[in-house]
This record gives sequence, structure tokens and C-alpha cells, in this order.
Amino acid sequence: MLIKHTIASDPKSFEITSKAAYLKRRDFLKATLALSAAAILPTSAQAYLPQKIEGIIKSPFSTDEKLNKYDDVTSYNNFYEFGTGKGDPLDNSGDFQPKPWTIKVDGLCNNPGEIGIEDLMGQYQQEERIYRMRCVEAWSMVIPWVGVELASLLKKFDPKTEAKYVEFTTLFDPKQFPGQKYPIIAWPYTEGLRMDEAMHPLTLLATGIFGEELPPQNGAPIRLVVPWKYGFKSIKSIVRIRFVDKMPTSTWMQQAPSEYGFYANVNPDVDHPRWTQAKERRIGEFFRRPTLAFNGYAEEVADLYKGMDLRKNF
Ligand SMILES: Nc1nc2c(c(=O)[nH]1)N[C@H]1C(S)=C(S)[C@@H](COP(=O)(O)O)O[C@H]1N2
Ligand SMILES: [Mo]
Repeated sequence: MLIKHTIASDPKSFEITSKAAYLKRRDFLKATLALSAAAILPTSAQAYLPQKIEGIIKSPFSTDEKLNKYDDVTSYNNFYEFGTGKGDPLDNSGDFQPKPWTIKVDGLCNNPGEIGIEDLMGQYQQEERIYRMRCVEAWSMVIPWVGVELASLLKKFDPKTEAKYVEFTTLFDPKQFPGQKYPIIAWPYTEGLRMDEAMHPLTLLATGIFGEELPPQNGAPIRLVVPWKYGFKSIKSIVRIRFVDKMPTSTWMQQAPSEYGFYANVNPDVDHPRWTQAKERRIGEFFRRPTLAFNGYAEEVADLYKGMDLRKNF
């Protein structure tokens, strides 16, 4: 059973708003219907079962705030590849097969190549990092991630000095991602970070939650986690990482440039055009709490943006 957390004052669906979106409304309705039909069909393939991750060490970067419940973290999701409802990613991901999986790393680097998920799990120390996560829709959760520092992986590929940004791409596979059969957004989902953001020690490539491999709805088998930015920067099910010299246009910038900027740093002082960002609802709590600058990570990351006008660079 799905618990409904939405409360009337919360912004509902964040993205599908612009004019283009109205034109797509019919496709969108079709998509919603087809996805609900797909959910009740019997499936033949063996469902993926996340395994325990061995040898995890604890990270000093963890918050000691109360964790959200496993059931909330895995049933209240944004993952449009599986549908736009918060329950769709759980309901529609039963057939998703995150193994085998390889990530291609290329672009402006001296050592382009690929890495398989098993190698990545074997070769890099897996850390538990308990982070606050803040969605642009003004809800938040505290999630015990497992993963590796993104910087440690990127260094292996030896980025060139011309590389100023890193671009990330989600798998495109409409057979596995039913949402991709419909033009909800321009697939595949892409995101980007400035090089110093990508190399920051807080930036994590997550392989798990709660000591186990990621379930499909949370971005299996590997996703980004950038805790000082709105949740949409934390791109799921990554198949490609590319070093580039120009700022990549991420999916949400392309979709609604006046609403979603490249930086997307959590900022209680800059409202979304359609709702306030000053407060947030921690899933599982009733009263809203104030949103903190950089989601509470200002001490660690504010320096990255020294001298920048954060109203313009939102
Ligand atoms: N590929 C992909 N990545 C995505 C999304 C998505 O729709 N597709 N949604 C984003 C948004 S808006 C949020 S808030 C987080 C949610 O992560 P969670 O469901 O694990 O909490 O994933 C982000 N990553
Ligand atoms: Mo989000």
C-alpha cells in the first residue's frame, strides 16, 4: 500500500507546466493510462533483488538526523522514466534489470573507457553517507546512501585541463523504462556539474541505500547524489559520464529554463516562480521546517560560489 504524503499546500507536479507541456497533455494522459495498465500485467522475468553490500565504512560526512523509513525512501520517488506519480517508480520498475551494467566515461580526458558496476563495487571503497536530500518540490528526506566519492572515479580517467564540466546521462531503453515511450521530457535525462562541484568530496556516486544495492526506483545500479543541490541534479541509472568544456544543458533547464537553472543549489532566499523555497516538508513529519542555505552544507560548499550572484545563477 502506498502512503500518500502529499498535503494540499505542497507544490504538486513540478515540471509539466510550460506551454510545450500543455501541448503534450494528450500524450501525457495516454502515458498515464498505459503505465497503469502495464502495472497490473503479470511479469515473467525474475525480479531484481538488491543484495547486501559488504565492507561498507562509515563516513564523517554523515548527518546524525533521524533517518527516513526504508518504505518511504523506496515508495515516494521521482523517476519519470517509470512515470510521473510518486508511486509509479515502485509500481512500474518490477522488470528493471540493473545488471549487467557499464558506464562509459569519455570526452575531454586522457584515459577514456568503461567501467562495469561489479568492478566499480569491487575496486572502490563503499562508504555509508547519511545525507539530507531536498527536492525542488519542497519536500525532503534523510537517506543513508552507500557509494563512492565521484572524484575518486573521475581521477582514474584523467580529465584534461580543458574539461570544465561533467555531463551525466541516464540509460535510454523504453522497454525497461515505460515512461520513455512518451514525450514527457526529452529523453534521455541528462544532468551536469561544474568540474569543481563534481570533484567536491561531498559528491557521491551512490550504489546503495540502507546497506543494500539500490532498488530500481532509487536509480539502480548507480546514480549521482549531490546533497547541497535540489534533487533533480541527482541523476539516476547513469550510463555515461562525459568531460566537456561548455556548460551542459540539463533536462530541466531545457524543459523550463526560467524555473530550473544549472546550479540548482538549495536556496531558501530564491523562490521557485510558482512556490516558496523557504520551507520544506520532511517526509514523515507534519509541520514544515525552514530550508537551510545549500541544504545545510554551506560550510562545506559555499566557497565554490564565492563572488557569484546566486539569484542569477540559480
Ligand atoms: N533519470 C532520472 N533521474 C532523476 C529523476 C528522474 O526523473 N529521472 N528525478 C530527480 C528528482 S526530481 C529527484 S527529487 C530525485 C529523487 O530521488 P529519490 O527518488 O531516490 O529520492 O531523483 C532525481 N533523479
Ligand atoms: Mo526533485
